[in-house]
Amino acid sequence: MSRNRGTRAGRATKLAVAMGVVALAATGCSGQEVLRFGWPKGVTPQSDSMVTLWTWSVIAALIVGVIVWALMLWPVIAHRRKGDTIPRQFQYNHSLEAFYIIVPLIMVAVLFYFTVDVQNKVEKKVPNPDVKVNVIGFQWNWQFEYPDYKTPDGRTVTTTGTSQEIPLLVLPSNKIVDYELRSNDVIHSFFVPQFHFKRDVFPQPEKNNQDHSFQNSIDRPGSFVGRCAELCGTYHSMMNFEVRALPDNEFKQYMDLRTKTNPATNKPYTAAEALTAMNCGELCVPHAVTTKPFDTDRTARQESG
Ligand SMILES: [Cu+2]
Repeated sequence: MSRNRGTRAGRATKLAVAMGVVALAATGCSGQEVLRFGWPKGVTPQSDSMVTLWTWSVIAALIVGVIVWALMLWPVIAHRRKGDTIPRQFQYNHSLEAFYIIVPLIMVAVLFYFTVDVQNKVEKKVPNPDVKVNVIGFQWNWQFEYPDYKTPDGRTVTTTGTSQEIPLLVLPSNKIVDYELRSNDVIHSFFVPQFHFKRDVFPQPEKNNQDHSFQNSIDRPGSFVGRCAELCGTYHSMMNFEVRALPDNEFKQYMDLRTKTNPATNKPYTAAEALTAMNCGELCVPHAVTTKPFDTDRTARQESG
């Protein structure tokens, strides 16, 4: 009977270990991915410093967790009731009490120091960024203005998203970009997961006493999805955009076109027309590749029930 129970327990342990190994292997995670603890790969120096902080904070939390779990399980298993005698008591142990007050205080101080250090890096701004972009959130899309670039008719170069078209925020890689955030209506939030950064987009940010700008640099060319991260009404989930980071020479080419008149339409080049004209491969695809527009036609939905 007891041998039977032993083999059953042994089999259960083996099965649990095997399932654990399969679960780990099935995630297909590399060492670096595991150490990011669920975060996507960052594309800015700012995101790299945040990942380092996150990784070490989780490791510290896990070490504390393992010690706490061990201290909880140890008395449960090793000090089970064996008779009527009360075991040795440990209350009013001053050195133990001092230890568990001082050690957590040191841990909080260390975490605080590194958090402030990383926050200062992330919030750092230079007086002369390479590119300025005004990000305007509205129900339910985005508009990107480049205040330093004008079209032949004297207007600011602007890209506005529609229900049919995801707006592309075209930027140069390896340059300092300044984002000025503003809303036309309710509060939105500018979020690019690979930046590891989001910031609320307020109407009248000055009145709300909000720091409505931030700076970063994207350290590689590529396409990155952006989202609204503040519930802002019916079509909040559809407020996606795409950051398209081009090598600097291609960004110059892009802006050169956007500040000119397209002979085919006799109007300034749109974002899509400029990218098509550049014909530079997958970075110049004139529509978003990370996300697609949603059908916002309410009447069509009502008809289909
Ligand atoms: Cu929104």
